[in-house]
Amino acid sequence: MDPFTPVPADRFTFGLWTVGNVGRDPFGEPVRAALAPTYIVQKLAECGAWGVNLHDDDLVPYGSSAAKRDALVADFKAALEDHGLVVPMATTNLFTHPVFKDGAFTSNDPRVRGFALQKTMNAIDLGVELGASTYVFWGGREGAEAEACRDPRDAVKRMRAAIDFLAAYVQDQGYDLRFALEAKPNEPRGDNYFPTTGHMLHFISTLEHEAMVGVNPEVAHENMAGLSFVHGVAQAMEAGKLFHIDLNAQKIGRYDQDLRFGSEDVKQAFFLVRLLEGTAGGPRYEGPRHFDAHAYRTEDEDGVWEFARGCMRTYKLLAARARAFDADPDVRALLAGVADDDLEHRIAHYSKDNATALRERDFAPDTLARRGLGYERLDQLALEYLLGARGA
Ligand code: GLT
Ligand code: MN
Ligand code: MN
Repeated sequence: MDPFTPVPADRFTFGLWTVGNVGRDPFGEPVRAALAPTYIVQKLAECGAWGVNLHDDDLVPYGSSAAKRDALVADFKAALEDHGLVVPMATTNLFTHPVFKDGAFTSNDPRVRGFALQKTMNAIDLGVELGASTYVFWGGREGAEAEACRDPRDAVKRMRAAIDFLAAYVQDQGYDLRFALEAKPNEPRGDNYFPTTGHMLHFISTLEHEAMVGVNPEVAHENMAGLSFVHGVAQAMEAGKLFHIDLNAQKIGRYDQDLRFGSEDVKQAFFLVRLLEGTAGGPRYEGPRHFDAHAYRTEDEDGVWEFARGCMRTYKLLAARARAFDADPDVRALLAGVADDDLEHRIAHYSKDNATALRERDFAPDTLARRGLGYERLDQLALEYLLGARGA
């Protein structure tokens, strides 16, 4: 078999809303027919995916009766069973219904906040029933256009109260579920609260049940803010907080494009996969490789599955390139650095001895400053691998 063909062991996942995207945009109507969730399960399995994720409303349309809900859930479970797919992540749609036009958990109206909690508790129950172990929170409507409408500090406090409430609910129910918070700088609101993964990481440190809450960074969202996605993800990993990830592609400075993974900024995608796979050392990310993206609006259904296979295949191609790059003796030599165990020890922790030793040492900064670091060569080597000139 072609080594780049996706298989379940790769742990690739898609949301029902991703391959199910019908191509509606702010200027135009759908271009594709809606696909039944059970059919999506079958097709994703055929494409080699491992799992499927969902919002409550993706599976059980808002307003369905209890009997309808149970029938839809039973059919979906049967499809998962038949095709061997799992549901690792679930989330709540807190953005489509007009009641959320000025926010859900951060709304000024306590009735809207109460309804958002009610909807989320029901959606958590659904997710857990389907086997989810990660629960994503994307605050699509948590933001403002008229800045005067609320004190942004109150938005933070209300979001904290909501996450604390729901974490306590999960514990009270005895669910084995972790939360992953997803940041976005703007869209659909003029300015969203918690605009980046960094803002989320700090917010998490203020929560009552901090240990069960991490982040779900998305390529497109961090790019929209003009930030290095790789650095944001690395900081989350280092903090033990990368609970989930939304892979896609995005041109900088645009609306949230949610393009096929790797289709823009392939160099950043290469360094992202290198980081997640741990080919340069350091722990590997072991969670699902989730694609939060959709096919171009030009596509019919065949194009949708071409898109899905493309996301997964590109990830595997980049992982192979990253492994080869990090195994290359020239790359290793350039990264070898300076070994000075005594100095490493002295600069790692303050002590009077270490401070004195550092004061007394002549670091010869002018000599150090003259060293070339070889990064032109290093970066070119990365491109040689990416472009297939080396290690093919
Ligand atoms: C929506 C959004 C995504 C979020 C999804 C989860 S829904 O498609 O654009 O970034 O991850 O709520
Ligand atoms: Mn996302
Ligand atoms: Mn997005």
